[in-house]
Formats: sequence, structure tokens, C-alpha cells
Amino acid sequence: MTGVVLARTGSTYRVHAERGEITAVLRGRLKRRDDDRVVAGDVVDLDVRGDGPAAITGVRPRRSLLARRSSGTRGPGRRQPIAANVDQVVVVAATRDPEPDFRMLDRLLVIAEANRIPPVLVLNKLELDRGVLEPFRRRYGPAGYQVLPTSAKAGEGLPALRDLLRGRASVLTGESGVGKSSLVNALQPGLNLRIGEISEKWGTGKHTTRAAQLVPLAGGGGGGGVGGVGGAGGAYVVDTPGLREVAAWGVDPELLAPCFPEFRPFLDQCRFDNCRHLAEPDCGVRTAAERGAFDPDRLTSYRHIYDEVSVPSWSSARRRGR
Ligand SMILES: Nc1nc2c(ncn2[C@@H]2O[C@H](COP(=O)(O)OP(=O)(O)OP(=O)(O)O)[C@@H](O)[C@H]2O)c(=O)[nH]1
Ligand SMILES: [Mg+2]
Ligand SMILES: [Zn+2]
Repeated sequence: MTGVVLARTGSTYRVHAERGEITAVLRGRLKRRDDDRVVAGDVVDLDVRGDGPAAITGVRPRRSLLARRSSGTRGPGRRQPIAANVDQVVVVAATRDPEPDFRMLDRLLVIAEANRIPPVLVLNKLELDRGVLEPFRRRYGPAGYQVLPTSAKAGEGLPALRDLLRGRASVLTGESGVGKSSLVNALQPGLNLRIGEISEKWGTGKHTTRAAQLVPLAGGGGGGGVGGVGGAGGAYVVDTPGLREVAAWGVDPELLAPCFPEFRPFLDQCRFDNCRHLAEPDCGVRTAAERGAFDPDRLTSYRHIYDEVSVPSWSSARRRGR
């Protein structure tokens, strides 16, 4: 029998199986491996003999894996898988409380691109400040990213969000307090994911969601089942904990520029084939930024991430080893 992992709490997993939701633990070989071997969205083989928790005896090959590197204070952080078998990454920001952190948003977009999972942007809390939408679209339009305005509170943009999630497996990511859980609750009345308060002092969230959790969406894709179970391919969304910081991990510095889709048309216009688009003369990407082909602040994000991913070789070797 197979199931799809909904969430992990310590060493137990909630698994959506044909007969309903069950609790399972890892068995044997799997248990001795890394903690993060099994994540939300994984399709697992189950052994449900006897009473007590079922055993997860195997993990099916993943069609995609979204992972990030935690930004460790001492050296490079650990590679952390977030969710498996997702079709799109929904990067959520808020117009305010907290206001958009463009460095972080660009990192999340790069992580999605580097994992080859297409990203989409949601700008929530629209009713607090509608003026943010236009500049937001101007920044991300040239990259071809769709920006969906929503308000979980005022019930705006929810049909469009539902359409976006229909028939697909999505993971919601973004800073704490932007309203990821609120949006999922708004789409799925009765679900009651925990919603946090915004700290009055900092205007940011308090990390209310503690672990990634997969939510099967009703009425999606016709099948109604959870993606992967018997190949049913229904819709689900993974709600994830808000991130305080995030680092791009394991992205080859040479492959970073194409993770900014609006740079791609200019990559063959640099004088040097191995141009890093930093300070080299006759750089096609820099010239395009100066001409206003895209927001030059995206190039600033690129530089920050470039510095991050081109750390000395001892640490990149360690990073690759994980
Ligand atoms: N004004 C306004 N507030 C919202 C909206 N959506 C969510 N909120 C509020 O924002 C706060 C945080 O919402 P959550 O849904 O917990 O945010 P989250 O992104 O899941 O946060 P973490 O789980 O910590 O990552 C709560 O007080 C929500 O009521 C919105 O559209 N407008
Ligand atoms: Mg949450
Ligand atoms: Zn260049």
C-alpha cells in the first residue's frame, strides 16, 4: 500500500493513504538515514500489519524536490528538503506587515528556478496598501512571473488563487506573517490551520506554522485524490513555516544568471564567455539593466546571491557532500 506524507512531527508522520489518514514511523534502513529523508509530498510504501503505527518501508522516486540551505551562522547551513513532488512554488509576500523583503523574495525565486520548479508570486494583504501592486509587477514582469494580488482578509483574488492551484501540487513559501496559512484556510473552509499574530513591535509574523504540512484541496482537478496516490494526481498545497532568512544553496555560480529569467536574452551579449556580470567590461546584462530592460535592483540581488554561492571551495565541497 502507498500513501502521501502530509506532515512530520518528530519521528512520526501523518500519511494520507487510501483508507484515510494514518500515523506511520520509518522502518529499518530509512530510519538510520538523514532525518529529512522523508518530507511532505513524498509517496511512500507502507506496511500496515497489526495495530500500532504503520511502517514506512520505502520512498518512491521523486519527480521534483524543493530544498534550501538554512543560512547557518557558522559556515554554510545544512541542505533542507522542504517538499517533494511539487509542480510549482507559490512565493507569498504581503503589501505590509511585513512589507516585501525583495532580497528574500529573489532568493526564494532563485531556489525555485534552481530546483527547476516554476514559481508564481502572490501579493497578499492587498487591502492594506493597493499601491504596492504596480511596482511589484514592474519588478517581476520582465522575468515573466505572474503576480496574483490577494487579500485573505477581504476575500479578494481567491478564485484566481484557486484556479492557480487547481490540479497541481504547490508549495507556499514566504516570510512569516505574510498570510500563507490564512490563504489556505480561506480556500478550504473548515481546515483551520493555525494563524499567527503580527508582533506589534516588529510588524512581522511569529513563525506560527512549525512544520511543512500538505493539505489536499477539495474540488481540484476532478480526481479529488492526493497527487501521487495511485497516480490520481489531485491538487494539494504544502503550507510551510515562514522563513527568517534563507540562503540559496548548491547553485553553481555559473548557472545563477539564468535563474533570473529576464537576464537570459542578454547572456550572449557579454564580451567574455565566462562573464560573471559583476564588474567585467562590456557586460550585456549590466548594459541591459542600465537601459532599463529590467529593474537594476534584481541585478543587485544577483550579486548578493553570487557572493553567497561562490564561497571558498572547502565549504562548497561540504555543501555538495550533503
Ligand atoms: N490585513 C490582512 N491581514 C491578513 C491577511 N492575511 C492574513 N492576515 C493576518 O496576518 C497574520 C499572519 O497570518 P498567517 O496566515 O499566520 O501567516 P503565515 O504566512 O502563515 O505565517 P507563518 O506560519 O509564521 O509563516 C494573521 O494575523 C492574519 O490574520 C490579509 O489579507 N489582510
Ligand atoms: Mg503559517
Ligand atoms: Zn555579463
